[in-house]
Amino acid sequence: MAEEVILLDFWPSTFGMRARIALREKGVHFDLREEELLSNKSPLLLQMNPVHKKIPVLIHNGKPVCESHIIVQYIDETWGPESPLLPSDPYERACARFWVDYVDKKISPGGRAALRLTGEAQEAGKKEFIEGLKVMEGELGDKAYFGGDRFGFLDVSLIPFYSRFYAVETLTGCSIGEECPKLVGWAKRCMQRESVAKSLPDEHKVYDFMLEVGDGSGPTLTGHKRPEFYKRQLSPTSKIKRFSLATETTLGPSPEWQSLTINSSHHHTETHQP
Ligand SMILES: N[C@@H](CCC(=O)N[C@@H](CS)C(=O)NCC(=O)O)C(=O)O
Repeated sequence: MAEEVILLDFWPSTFGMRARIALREKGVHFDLREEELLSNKSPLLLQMNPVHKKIPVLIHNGKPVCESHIIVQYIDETWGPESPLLPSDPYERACARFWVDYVDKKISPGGRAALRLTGEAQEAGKKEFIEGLKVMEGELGDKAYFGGDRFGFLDVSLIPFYSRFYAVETLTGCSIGEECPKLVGWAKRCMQRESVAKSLPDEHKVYDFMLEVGDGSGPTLTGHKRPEFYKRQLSPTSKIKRFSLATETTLGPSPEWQSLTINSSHHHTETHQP
């Protein structure tokens, strides 16, 4: 019987990117279903992740797996044993998991605050993001990838944040390349992999999206729209429709939100070969 692999996803999500990269690393054929996360979660998402109601969700032959790091580990254990993402040594595996947990607790919230908040809270977010990246740079050392010569679990978990560097730099006025040159070198190395290049969205598109919407990670998005958002310029390539100031105080999804998510949605099946 043919396997059925579905990924419920949302294009700017760093968590979704992890699952995409891992599936592509393993050459798994999957059906990518883009959720209208901000306005209209699908019944399938609510059914498959009733606890958190969040993407990503991997549905393998009808059975859901939730939480990005758990999904990546499931993918690793299920497909392509000849090209493992996690180290075989239990201690090294524990270390890799520790660092992924650090990414989730420090880098992810720091980046989110830098992109979504203003003033001192934004500054604190930027500081946390960059401090976290510097710690990761120290952990990388002179290695090609975090696990050594092989692209692995920690690389999969951290590289999605590279798609936000441009937005963080532009919105907060910093240079991550100057702060963390080796880490940026590592990111460029990762981007040479087809699995990564195909899974990370264009950084300008991410910037435009963050400017208008935030990162899709919480129900506070509509409530937290900031006047400054509307004064900033979209990049020339932006296809994202601007919101009116009236949207700022709207607590539920407006027609604009819906059209935005519809514009950005897609649904395709891919047949990637490793
Ligand atoms: N810890 C989760 C986080 C997933 C998450 O925050 N997903 C966001 C998109 S980035 C989401 O689905 N948000 C919808 C909501 O909060 O209602 C993971 O690692 O998968």
